[in-house]
Amino acid sequence: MTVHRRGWLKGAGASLAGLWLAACDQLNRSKAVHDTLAGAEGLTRRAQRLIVPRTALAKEFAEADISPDFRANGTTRPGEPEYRALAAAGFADWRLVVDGLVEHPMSLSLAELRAMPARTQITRHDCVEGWSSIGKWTGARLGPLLDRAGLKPDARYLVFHCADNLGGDATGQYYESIDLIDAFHPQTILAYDMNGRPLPVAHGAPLRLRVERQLGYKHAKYVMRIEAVEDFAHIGRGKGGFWEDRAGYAWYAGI
Ligand SMILES: Nc1nc2c(c(=O)[nH]1)N[C@H]1C(S)=C(S)[C@@H](COP(=O)(O)O)O[C@H]1N2
Ligand SMILES: [Mo]
Repeated sequence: MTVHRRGWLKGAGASLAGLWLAACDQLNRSKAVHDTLAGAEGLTRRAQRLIVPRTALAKEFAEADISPDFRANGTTRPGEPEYRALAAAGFADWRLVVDGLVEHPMSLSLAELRAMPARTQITRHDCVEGWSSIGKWTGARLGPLLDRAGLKPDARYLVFHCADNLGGDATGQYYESIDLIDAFHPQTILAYDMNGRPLPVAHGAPLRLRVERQLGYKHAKYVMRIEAVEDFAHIGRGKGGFWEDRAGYAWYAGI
């Protein structure tokens, strides 16, 4: 199911893609398939935990390894009027909202984010579609930011709400979620610079998540809001992310 995503997106009016969409919808509705996916995911997660601890660092590379042409994928230019207005003003009026199960809800400007504890890392981005690119990312570390917001005891996940509606319907807003292990991982950053320059629109300007131990689709671009939640069943279609909802991708996409 998962391998047909490109066709699904590209050919959303074409009949073959339509058939695939119908087939996937059917499969997603089937309890047996659902249980199999859930079971496989549990197994993958447990196996991964035995082989590589979740706290291990992702490999970092040298300047010379940086891809001259880092590929852009998914949304590359959000068309939403609110986003276009923010982009037109150079994101001067943009704010990152941090709310949900936090003691101190925040609304942060880019300047404020740039003043927070930061990290620069050169890492390889692996997309589930089978391509990789290496880039240098600089951003605010999520852990210290969450410390400042003060997570309430029942907060278990962070949900990243994005500016782009990729699905084109009521549940089509791109979003992703991670658990607290990844949230506090030292390489998990909210990146505002890429290869030493402000993050380009194609790669998620003005802010995107880097969660280096997981596959590309977890790295939410165009992040507008971070919501701390106890569970994500009430968000989108309930599976914790845009592609998790639509294509049955694993919620934990460890690499
Ligand atoms: N908001 C948003 N975030 C997103 C996507 C998207 O379409 N919209 N695509 C995801 C996928 S599948 C990948 S591989 C990466 C692509 O990031 P890049 O464009 O910097 O290569 O972003 C991820 N985050
Ligand atoms: Mo991807």
